[in-house]
Amino acid sequence: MENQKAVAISKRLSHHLRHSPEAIGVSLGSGGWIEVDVLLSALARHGLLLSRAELEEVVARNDKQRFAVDGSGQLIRANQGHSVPVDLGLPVADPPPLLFHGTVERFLPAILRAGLRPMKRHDVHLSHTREVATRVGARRGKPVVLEIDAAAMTRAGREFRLSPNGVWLTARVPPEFLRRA
Ligand code: HQG
Repeated sequence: MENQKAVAISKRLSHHLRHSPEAIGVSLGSGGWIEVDVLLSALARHGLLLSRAELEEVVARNDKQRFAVDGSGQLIRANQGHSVPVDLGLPVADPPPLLFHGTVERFLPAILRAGLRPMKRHDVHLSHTREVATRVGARRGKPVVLEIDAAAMTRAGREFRLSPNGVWLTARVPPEFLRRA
Protein backbone atom coordinates (compact mmCIF):
# COMPACT_ATOMS: atom_id res chain seq x y z
CA MET A 1 0.00 0.00 0.00
CA GLU A 2 1.28 3.49 -0.80
CA ASN A 3 2.27 5.52 2.23
CA GLN A 4 -0.10 8.31 1.31
CA LYS A 5 -3.01 5.90 1.26
CA ALA A 6 -2.00 4.37 4.61
CA VAL A 7 -1.83 7.85 6.18
CA ALA A 8 -5.23 8.82 4.80
CA ILE A 9 -6.80 5.63 6.16
CA SER A 10 -5.07 6.13 9.52
CA LYS A 11 -6.54 9.65 9.78
CA ARG A 12 -9.99 8.34 9.02
CA LEU A 13 -9.59 5.58 11.63
CA SER A 14 -8.35 8.06 14.24
CA HIS A 15 -11.32 10.26 13.55
CA HIS A 16 -13.87 7.50 14.09
CA LEU A 17 -12.10 5.56 16.85
CA ARG A 18 -11.30 8.66 18.92
CA HIS A 19 -13.86 11.31 18.16
CA SER A 20 -16.73 10.45 15.97
CA PRO A 21 -17.88 6.81 15.77
CA GLU A 22 -21.47 8.02 15.27
CA ALA A 23 -20.49 9.59 11.93
CA ILE A 24 -20.37 6.04 10.51
CA GLY A 25 -23.25 4.79 12.64
CA VAL A 26 -21.27 2.79 15.19
CA SER A 27 -20.47 3.17 18.86
CA LEU A 28 -17.42 2.15 20.82
CA GLY A 29 -17.70 -0.58 23.42
CA SER A 30 -16.06 -0.79 26.79
CA GLY A 31 -12.45 0.38 26.70
CA GLY A 32 -13.01 2.00 23.31
CA TRP A 33 -12.96 -1.35 21.49
CA ILE A 34 -15.06 -2.11 18.42
CA GLU A 35 -15.34 -5.28 16.39
CA VAL A 36 -13.13 -5.19 13.32
CA ASP A 37 -15.95 -6.60 11.16
CA VAL A 38 -18.43 -3.99 12.42
CA LEU A 39 -15.92 -1.22 11.72
CA LEU A 40 -15.09 -2.49 8.23
CA SER A 41 -18.72 -2.76 7.17
CA ALA A 42 -19.54 0.67 8.64
CA LEU A 43 -16.62 2.19 6.73
CA ALA A 44 -17.76 0.41 3.56
CA ARG A 45 -21.26 1.86 3.96
CA HIS A 46 -19.63 5.27 4.18
CA GLY A 47 -17.48 4.99 1.10
CA LEU A 48 -14.25 3.44 2.36
CA LEU A 49 -13.82 -0.11 1.11
CA LEU A 50 -11.06 -1.69 3.12
CA SER A 51 -10.13 -5.34 3.45
CA ARG A 52 -9.16 -6.85 6.78
CA ALA A 53 -5.60 -7.31 5.49
CA GLU A 54 -5.40 -3.65 4.50
CA LEU A 55 -6.67 -2.60 7.92
CA GLU A 56 -4.08 -4.82 9.58
CA GLU A 57 -1.37 -3.30 7.40
CA VAL A 58 -2.39 0.24 8.40
CA VAL A 59 -2.37 -0.75 12.09
CA ALA A 60 1.00 -2.50 11.86
CA ARG A 61 2.90 0.19 10.00
CA ASN A 62 1.38 3.23 11.72
CA ASP A 63 4.26 5.55 12.67
CA LYS A 64 2.93 6.17 16.18
CA GLN A 65 1.22 2.82 16.76
CA ARG A 66 -2.03 4.74 17.14
CA PHE A 67 -4.19 1.59 17.05
CA ALA A 68 -4.30 -1.72 18.86
CA VAL A 69 -5.90 -5.00 17.81
CA ASP A 70 -6.67 -7.33 20.74
CA GLY A 71 -5.25 -10.82 21.13
CA SER A 72 -8.17 -12.47 19.35
CA GLY A 73 -7.78 -10.21 16.32
CA GLN A 74 -11.50 -9.42 16.51
CA LEU A 75 -11.38 -6.02 18.24
CA ILE A 76 -9.66 -2.75 17.44
CA ARG A 77 -9.27 0.56 19.30
CA ALA A 78 -7.26 3.77 19.28
CA ASN A 79 -4.44 3.65 21.82
CA GLN A 80 -5.00 7.23 23.02
CA GLY A 81 -6.22 10.65 22.01
CA HIS A 82 -9.96 10.13 22.47
CA SER A 83 -12.43 12.94 22.87
CA VAL A 84 -15.41 10.58 23.32
CA PRO A 85 -15.62 9.32 26.90
CA VAL A 86 -13.63 6.10 27.08
CA ASP A 87 -11.97 4.38 29.98
CA LEU A 88 -8.86 2.87 28.43
CA GLY A 89 -8.24 0.88 31.62
CA LEU A 90 -4.58 1.89 31.68
CA PRO A 91 -2.83 1.31 35.02
CA VAL A 92 -1.23 4.17 36.90
CA ALA A 93 2.49 4.14 36.07
CA ASP A 94 5.66 5.75 37.45
CA PRO A 95 6.89 8.37 35.00
CA PRO A 96 10.53 9.31 34.47
CA PRO A 97 11.46 12.38 36.57
CA LEU A 98 11.25 14.72 33.59
CA LEU A 99 8.68 14.70 30.82
CA PHE A 100 8.26 17.06 27.88
CA HIS A 101 5.43 18.82 26.11
CA GLY A 102 5.66 20.38 22.66
CA THR A 103 3.56 23.43 21.94
CA VAL A 104 3.88 26.82 20.22
CA GLU A 105 4.64 30.36 21.40
CA ARG A 106 1.09 31.62 21.01
CA PHE A 107 -0.27 29.21 23.63
CA LEU A 108 2.44 30.02 26.20
CA PRO A 109 0.76 32.90 28.05
CA ALA A 110 -2.35 30.78 28.70
CA ILE A 111 -0.27 27.71 29.59
CA LEU A 112 1.93 29.64 32.03
CA ARG A 113 -1.21 31.05 33.64
CA ALA A 114 -3.52 28.03 33.69
CA GLY A 115 -1.09 25.15 33.23
CA LEU A 116 -1.48 22.43 30.59
CA ARG A 117 -5.09 21.44 30.15
CA PRO A 118 -6.41 18.49 28.11
CA MET A 119 -8.34 20.83 25.80
CA LYS A 120 -10.45 18.56 23.55
CA ARG A 121 -8.82 15.32 24.65
CA HIS A 122 -9.19 13.31 27.86
CA ASP A 123 -5.71 13.96 29.12
CA VAL A 124 -2.67 16.12 28.64
CA HIS A 125 -0.20 14.30 26.38
CA LEU A 126 3.43 14.29 27.45
CA SER A 127 6.51 12.83 25.77
CA HIS A 128 9.51 11.11 27.29
CA THR A 129 12.04 12.92 25.08
CA ARG A 130 12.62 16.47 23.88
CA GLU A 131 12.80 15.17 20.32
CA VAL A 132 9.31 13.72 20.37
CA ALA A 133 7.93 16.85 22.06
CA THR A 134 9.59 18.99 19.39
CA ARG A 135 7.81 16.99 16.70
CA VAL A 136 4.46 17.31 18.49
CA GLY A 137 4.89 21.11 18.78
CA ALA A 138 6.01 21.40 15.16
CA ARG A 139 2.54 20.26 14.03
CA ARG A 140 1.35 23.78 14.91
CA GLY A 141 4.30 25.99 13.99
CA LYS A 142 7.71 26.76 15.44
CA PRO A 143 7.93 24.31 18.34
CA VAL A 144 8.44 25.38 21.96
CA VAL A 145 9.32 22.58 24.38
CA LEU A 146 8.24 22.62 28.02
CA GLU A 147 9.87 20.56 30.74
CA ILE A 148 7.50 18.93 33.18
CA ASP A 149 8.67 18.06 36.70
CA ALA A 150 6.94 14.69 36.76
CA ALA A 151 8.80 13.66 39.93
CA ALA A 152 7.36 16.63 41.84
CA MET A 153 3.91 15.96 40.39
CA THR A 154 4.08 12.36 41.57
CA ARG A 155 5.13 13.51 45.05
CA ALA A 156 2.11 15.83 45.00
CA GLY A 157 -0.13 12.81 44.37
CA ARG A 158 -0.81 13.39 40.69
CA GLU A 159 -1.27 10.29 38.54
CA PHE A 160 0.27 9.36 35.22
CA ARG A 161 -0.69 6.62 32.82
CA LEU A 162 1.39 5.28 29.93
CA SER A 163 -0.44 4.52 26.71
CA PRO A 164 0.71 1.42 24.82
CA ASN A 165 2.34 3.67 22.22
CA GLY A 166 4.53 5.45 24.74
CA VAL A 167 2.56 8.65 25.34
CA TRP A 168 2.39 9.76 29.00
CA LEU A 169 -1.08 10.89 30.02
CA THR A 170 -2.11 13.02 33.00
CA ALA A 171 -5.23 15.01 33.87
CA ARG A 172 -3.50 18.39 33.88
CA VAL A 173 -0.17 20.05 34.67
CA PRO A 174 -0.44 23.06 36.98
CA PRO A 175 1.93 25.89 36.03
CA GLU A 176 4.25 25.36 39.01
CA PHE A 177 5.37 22.02 37.53
CA LEU A 178 6.40 23.29 34.12
CA ARG A 179 9.02 25.53 32.63
CA ARG A 180 10.41 26.32 29.22
CA ALA A 181 13.13 23.78 28.36
C1 HQG B 1 -2.30 23.44 24.03
C2 HQG B 1 -0.67 13.88 18.36
C3 HQG B 1 -3.90 27.12 25.76
C4 HQG B 1 -1.29 22.32 23.91
C5 HQG B 1 0.67 14.27 18.93
C6 HQG B 1 -1.54 21.85 22.49
C7 HQG B 1 0.49 14.08 20.41
C8 HQG B 1 -3.14 24.96 25.78
C9 HQG B 1 -3.04 22.11 22.29
C10 HQG B 1 -0.99 14.13 20.63
C11 HQG B 1 -3.34 24.88 27.17
C12 HQG B 1 -3.87 20.86 22.39
C13 HQG B 1 -1.40 15.29 21.49
C14 HQG B 1 -3.85 26.03 27.83
C15 HQG B 1 -2.58 23.00 26.51
N1 HQG B 1 -4.10 27.12 27.09
N2 HQG B 1 -3.42 26.07 25.08
N3 HQG B 1 -4.06 26.06 29.16
N4 HQG B 1 -3.00 23.66 27.60
N5 HQG B 1 -2.65 23.78 25.41
O1 HQG B 1 -3.57 18.12 19.79
O2 HQG B 1 -0.28 17.65 23.00
O3 HQG B 1 -1.27 12.20 15.82
O4 HQG B 1 -4.98 18.11 21.91
O5 HQG B 1 0.03 22.79 24.09
O6 HQG B 1 1.72 13.53 18.41
O7 HQG B 1 -0.53 18.92 20.77
O8 HQG B 1 -3.15 12.51 17.42
O9 HQG B 1 -2.53 18.02 22.10
O10 HQG B 1 -0.81 22.60 21.57
O11 HQG B 1 1.00 12.90 20.93
O12 HQG B 1 -1.75 10.45 17.51
O13 HQG B 1 -3.43 22.99 23.35
O14 HQG B 1 -1.58 14.29 19.34
O15 HQG B 1 -0.79 12.51 18.21
O16 HQG B 1 -3.63 20.10 21.23
O17 HQG B 1 -0.97 16.51 20.90
P1 HQG B 1 -3.76 18.52 21.20
P2 HQG B 1 -0.98 17.86 21.71
P3 HQG B 1 -1.81 11.88 17.18
